[in-house]
Amino acid sequence: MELSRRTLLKATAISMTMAAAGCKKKEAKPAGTEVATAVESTEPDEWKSTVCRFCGTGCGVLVEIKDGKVVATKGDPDNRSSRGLNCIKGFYVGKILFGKDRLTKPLIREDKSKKGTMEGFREASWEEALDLVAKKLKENYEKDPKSIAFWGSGQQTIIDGYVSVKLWKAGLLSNNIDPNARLCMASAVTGFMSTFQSDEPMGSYKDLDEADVFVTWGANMAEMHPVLFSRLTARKLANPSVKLYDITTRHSRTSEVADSVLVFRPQSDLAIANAIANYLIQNKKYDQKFVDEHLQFRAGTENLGHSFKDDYDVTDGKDADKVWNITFEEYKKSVSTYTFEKAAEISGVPTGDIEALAKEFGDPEKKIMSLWTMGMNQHTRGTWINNLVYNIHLLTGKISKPGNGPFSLTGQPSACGTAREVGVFSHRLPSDMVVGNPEHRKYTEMIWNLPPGYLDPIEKPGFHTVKMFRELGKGNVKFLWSMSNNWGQTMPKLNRFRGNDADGKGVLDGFIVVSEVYPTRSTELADVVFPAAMWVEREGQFGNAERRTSVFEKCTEPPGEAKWDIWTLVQVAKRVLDGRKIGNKPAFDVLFGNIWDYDKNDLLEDGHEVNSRLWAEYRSFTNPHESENKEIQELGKKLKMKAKQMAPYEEYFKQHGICWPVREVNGKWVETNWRYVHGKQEEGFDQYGVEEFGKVGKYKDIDFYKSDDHRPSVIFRPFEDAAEIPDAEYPFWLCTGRVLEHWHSGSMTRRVPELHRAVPEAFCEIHPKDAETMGIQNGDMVKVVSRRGEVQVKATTKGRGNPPQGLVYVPFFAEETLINLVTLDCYCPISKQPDYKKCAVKIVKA
Ligand SMILES: Nc1nc2c(c(=O)[nH]1)N[C@H]1C(S)=C(S)[C@@H](COP(=O)(O)OP(=O)(O)OC[C@H]3O[C@@H](n4cnc5c(=O)[nH]c(N)nc54)[C@H](O)[C@@H]3O)O[C@H]1N2
Ligand SMILES: Nc1nc2c(c(=O)[nH]1)N[C@H]1C(S)=C(S)[C@@H](COP(=O)(O)OP(=O)(O)OC[C@H]3O[C@@H](n4cnc5c(=O)[nH]c(N)nc54)[C@H](O)[C@@H]3O)O[C@H]1N2
Ligand code: SF4
Ligand SMILES: [Mo]
Repeated sequence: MELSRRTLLKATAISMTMAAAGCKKKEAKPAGTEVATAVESTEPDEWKSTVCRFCGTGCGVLVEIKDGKVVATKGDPDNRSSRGLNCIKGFYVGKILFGKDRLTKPLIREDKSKKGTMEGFREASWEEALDLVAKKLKENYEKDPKSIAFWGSGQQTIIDGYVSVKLWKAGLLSNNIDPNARLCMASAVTGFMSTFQSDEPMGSYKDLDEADVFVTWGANMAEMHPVLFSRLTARKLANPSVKLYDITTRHSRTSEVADSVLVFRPQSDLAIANAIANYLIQNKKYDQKFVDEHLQFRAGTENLGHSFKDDYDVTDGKDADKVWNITFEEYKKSVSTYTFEKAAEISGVPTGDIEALAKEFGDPEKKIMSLWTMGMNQHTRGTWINNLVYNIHLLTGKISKPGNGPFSLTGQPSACGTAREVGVFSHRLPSDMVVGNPEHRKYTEMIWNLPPGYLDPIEKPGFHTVKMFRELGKGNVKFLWSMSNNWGQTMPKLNRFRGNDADGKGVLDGFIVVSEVYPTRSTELADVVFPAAMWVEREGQFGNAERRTSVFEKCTEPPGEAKWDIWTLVQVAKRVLDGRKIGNKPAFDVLFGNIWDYDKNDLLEDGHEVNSRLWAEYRSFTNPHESENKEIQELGKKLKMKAKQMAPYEEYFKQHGICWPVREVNGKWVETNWRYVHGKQEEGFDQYGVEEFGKVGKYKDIDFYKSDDHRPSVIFRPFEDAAEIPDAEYPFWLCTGRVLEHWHSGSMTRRVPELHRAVPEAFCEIHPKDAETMGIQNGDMVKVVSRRGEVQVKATTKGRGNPPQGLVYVPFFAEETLINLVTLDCYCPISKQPDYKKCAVKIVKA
């Protein structure tokens, strides 16, 4: 029974990759690493419930264990996000533990001249490495608090992220902490905050089973969110009238399933979205009642310019994020210039195609779900395009109801849970709070047992990610600690700090600490490498795109001396905070005393206990009504903290994941699938609005209770062009992204032989006509050159995706093909998220 199920699953998974990959079988080329050697067993000792290590879909994974080793995995039918499904990466996720070159001992760099390679390190004891890191951190911090930085991740667990934030913000009183999610979800966050004053989607994956029309606005879901895409295609197969509109700059695997593909000129999505809103208004196809009862109209700063230079104070100080109220008539007038003809001229999409989509939105009978990922977020007007898509859903009232909703997909497994919810951003505090708000600091101080005003020094945001790495490249960040990311490969405009900038800049003399599981393009730049326990080698929690928090049990021991990141963080905290006091108590005791074993002078040995205690502490942010402290209760109520309510830790194990806000109904902890809309909690609707405001407000059906005056904003945002546009010298757009089989920098997936073999090397997709004009044959080596740098890569005219003429596409998973030497680090002035999706390049035959 077991065996046949596994064989079946395996066959399904393989056919899924073959189908999705259009697999060209090639001999595996070594990626400079040994490959994984997981063995499959037919008789496991036990299985444990976990969640996939990869994407933001957050699929449940059951892990089978034999003799203390992970031997097989399968989909978890009890996880309500994935209902038993896994894609090919989830199928092989167990194997990422077994790469032969796992880091198992701390490394200390002896030879600085060998920075940039994995040579010049020696193995060290933990004691020595921790002492050294703490000494350097303390030294630099005491000289200049602005010279230290921490770069975290949407792949850290929720509690790992929480500890990082607490150490940096409360322990070191530094806001120089930011996550890789800045490269990923920052524009989604500022989009949510500016429109709704509350982060994260209102709907859920259940919308995929109910919508009549799907619109992908810059998301290749077939490869990046395969399990969600299969739910979408299942809906289409069962209901042939259900349509998918794919708005994209390159024909992808997702486009293949679409009924209409709108291939647009990069950045012109701004014009298309405005044209749809204009159509709705001109033709009175919006929902007048919804508009009158629930919305307000706003405009914001325009002509934001582009952040080529390090003039952060100029871009940050230009009030880029400023908005003000306008009337509906004023909005109507502003948007009126965006006719279909104008949008077609800017975007290159035929008017008829835009009109067909606009009509779908204008049809009151149709339920529409919009989905997007990096196409909209990695955009120098990323906040704006998020606002514009909300505008369309708000004007038509197609929001917060089953099958109707704008849905911002997250990339990483815990971009929501960790980076956003516990606030690993330079401007944030846990649970949607920000450092710039005195009441938010006060609330945090109360929960962290800090004296009033203790957090006041962190009132201003610290370095956002791009600034952090630009300053690193200039030698102004003198201490950097990174965890669960690979910035040496994934940051844009890498030569700013890889030491080979065209203008001779790009120094790397800061002290660099990298917590990693494998040697990478970042560990090669490090002074100290901490070996980390990964995924199920410790217990953890991820928060996915539909606000589902899922936990994973510890299944196996980490190899060698690799350690749980929290252990490392707390060991460093113990050393750095030594001798410091908060009030009259030792600072370490105030901040981390509850997880410290004073007899053994070490972190509590029981990882579940550590997680439980920290979860309870984090949860007290969202559950002020349970506090015994009256002040916390009152301020928490005022700040509407219950809007993000979490459940007790053990519930997540019992239920295999729960979507917040979680409400207690008759002694049961029940999730919310549609926020803001009233209805039975047991059916997934939100009770909070009714409970807190229902009797006083006029909104009976739906209450956007976090928005200013309970009214989200329709914000007018114009079209403004990309930072860099192709010209005679650099005639092509470069778009970068991913492939189904690999995860980001490939450090994990390239160590799984099956995934590595499927896509062994990077490629540059070129339109056959462009290739012909340049005399380039399929398979030739070409150079992709920008004003910033170049890479050599194999050209393909028969790839999985088909770019239009004038655009080339290169994935970033291959460490030997550093496409980020070529990309641009201009960012959205509001979100500070860089745009990896467009810059100008030339293609030269190598
Ligand atoms: N297999 C796999 N899955 C993953 C990941 C992975 O590494 N591998 N990573 C995860 C993570 S962290 C992320 S962030 C997601 C990324 O998921 P996606 O965003 O779906 O994937 P990408 O390949 O980054 O981006 C491709 C999309 O960008 C769009 N695009 C390009 N330029 C523009 C533009 O100007 N405007 C708009 N609107 N769209 C544009 C293209 O049309 C295309 O649909 O994937 C997640 N899932
Ligand atoms: N050109 C281009 N570049 C991009 C993008 C793009 O579209 N185009 N997309 C951007 C986006 S959206 C994202 S999200 C980023 C992702 O960029 P990164 O997060 O920098 O890249 P990853 O490869 O995911 O790095 C995660 C690392 O964590 C390690 N790791 C795994 N588990 C653990 C653990 O438990 N502890 C520790 N300490 N380490 C662990 C893995 O080995 C891996 O090397 O890339 C960005 N870069
Ligand atoms: S869809 Fe994402 S979360 Fe689900 S199995 Fe695949 S990679 Fe893992
Ligand atoms: Mo991402």
